[in-house]
Amino acid sequence: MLFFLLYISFSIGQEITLLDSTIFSDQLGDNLTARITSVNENIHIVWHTSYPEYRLYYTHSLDGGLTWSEYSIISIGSPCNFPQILAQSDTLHITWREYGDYNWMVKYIRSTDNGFNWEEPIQYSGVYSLGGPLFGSVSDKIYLLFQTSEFMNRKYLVKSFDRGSNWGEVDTINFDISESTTSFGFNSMNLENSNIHLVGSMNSAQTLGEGEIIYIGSSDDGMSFSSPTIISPIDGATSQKVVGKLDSELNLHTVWYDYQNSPNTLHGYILHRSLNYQGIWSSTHVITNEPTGQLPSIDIDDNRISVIYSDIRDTGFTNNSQEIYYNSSSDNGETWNDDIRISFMETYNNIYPDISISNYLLYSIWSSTIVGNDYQIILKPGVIDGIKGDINQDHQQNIFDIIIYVDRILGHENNIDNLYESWAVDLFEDNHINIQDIIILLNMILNIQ
Ligand SMILES: [Ca+2]
Ligand SMILES: [Ca+2]
Ligand SMILES: [Ca+2]
Repeated sequence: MLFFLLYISFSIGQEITLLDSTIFSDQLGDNLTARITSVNENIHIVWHTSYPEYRLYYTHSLDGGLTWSEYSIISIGSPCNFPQILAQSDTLHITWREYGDYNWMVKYIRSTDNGFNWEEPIQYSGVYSLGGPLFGSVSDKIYLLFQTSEFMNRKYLVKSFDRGSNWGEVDTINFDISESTTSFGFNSMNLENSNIHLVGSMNSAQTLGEGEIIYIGSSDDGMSFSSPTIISPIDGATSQKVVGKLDSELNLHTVWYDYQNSPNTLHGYILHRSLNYQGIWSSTHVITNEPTGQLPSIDIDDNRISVIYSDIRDTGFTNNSQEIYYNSSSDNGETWNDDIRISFMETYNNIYPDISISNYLLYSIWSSTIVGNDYQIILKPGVIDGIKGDINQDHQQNIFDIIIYVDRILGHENNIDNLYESWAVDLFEDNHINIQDIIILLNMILNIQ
């Protein structure tokens, strides 16, 4: 119940208070590819196991991470992996790849009550699904994209305009790529208005034989798509695993890891480029201090771009002991802070990080070999730029906070309602909002002045 383990303060405007970790999976076997999403205080997590049994798990917290539900089993018995989760208010969508009928197929399932109950899954079978299916959404629209091996240039798109109540036919899209292409796939899809933004990677004669990062857009809701634009340095050094996210001004931010100038064959610098709403690409920015990163994930709140990735800088390449690092930019990705380590278990391996941010809280999640050699899911929340006592979340300790404290106490609403309150509001650390907290806050305010 206590969340006050560690307070770490960083210079250069990057301040995260890391809170207590939660270990989600108590099963034997490897728990992998966890994905997380959050809407205000509602946090949702999905992940898969492959041993001793194939399972797809889901859990949620409706109080910002203070308490968590029992695990729901979304799928069991068949190999399943690469889940994605997306929330549209209380409506949740999960898609994943599952083996059945001698083929990998795409499956989709929905909940309209925040994950308490799940509808019958939909499956797109008869396809050999390459990698995982992808979601994109804006307002009530949600699109599902998946890829198969039958034709190099062919992908499939399914659309819903009512949060998944009704889905259209599967549209076949034949992308305009050169004959020399030997691999072509997407890692993320973003929607806004009638625009679709796809980012992924491609191998062709054009990329000097190594994978490079590509962007493909549609401005007519998927009726037609542009040819690929290569956005990573075309230099023979492989660029991989791009992810993209739109900010509130509709600039698309992309990050990937790049072997350019890296002595490590599977790790590199994490690079950033953005496509502004006028269709102009920024220059390329280096996020990391070392060429040791891998598998970035991105989220954006208040136009702060946050990126998380696994990194071997602390232990070296041979030890298979990656840590999880975080970095952020508050100026559209032009400049980045010094990246910081948010994992703390140096003798373990930490992989598949993902991140979601809401209400001043950063939720980072990854798989870690904390129990024997099996991977378990770790959630590590952190408060970004948090200020103690700031109950009204205006980034100051002030009289308004005191008023709200008094209101809550007089109204007998002195319970700690969420994870943010347990850190910022309950200064006396007794799990209630009370007069002792006000006294501490007053002392803090008076000492500052
Ligand atoms: Ca390259
Ligand atoms: Ca305040
Ligand atoms: Ca208290």
